[in-house]
Amino acid sequence: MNKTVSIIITLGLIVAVGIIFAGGSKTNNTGEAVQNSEIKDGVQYITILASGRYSPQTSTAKAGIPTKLIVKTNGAYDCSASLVIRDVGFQKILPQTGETEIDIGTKNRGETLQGVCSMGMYSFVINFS
Ligand SMILES: [Cu+2]
Repeated sequence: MNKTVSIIITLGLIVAVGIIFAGGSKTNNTGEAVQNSEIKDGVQYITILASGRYSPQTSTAKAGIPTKLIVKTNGAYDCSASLVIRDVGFQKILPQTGETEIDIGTKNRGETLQGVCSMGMYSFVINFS
């Protein structure tokens, strides 16, 4: 009887740990899916949402392919709509709602691209590999 109970508890723990690990691999710490890039006609598009912060905060993209960043806003009234990407000399107030396409060229493996709000409060980073 005691053995059965301990087996059930052990199985329960394994399942719980499994759920935690499976969840961790599919989502970032804000619970959003991390898959935010797609390749269309030889161009890689990475989508970032600006809304109170940038999400996902960390993205991974492919190196060696022409890349465009699409920054989406949806009723952004905060300073995440004031975006600076120094690498490509981008500094603009994004529309409150809409999509802004930013050409970021072709990145090499190991390069990163960082975007930051004009006040430096919020940021996102894209790692190219
Ligand atoms: Cu800010």
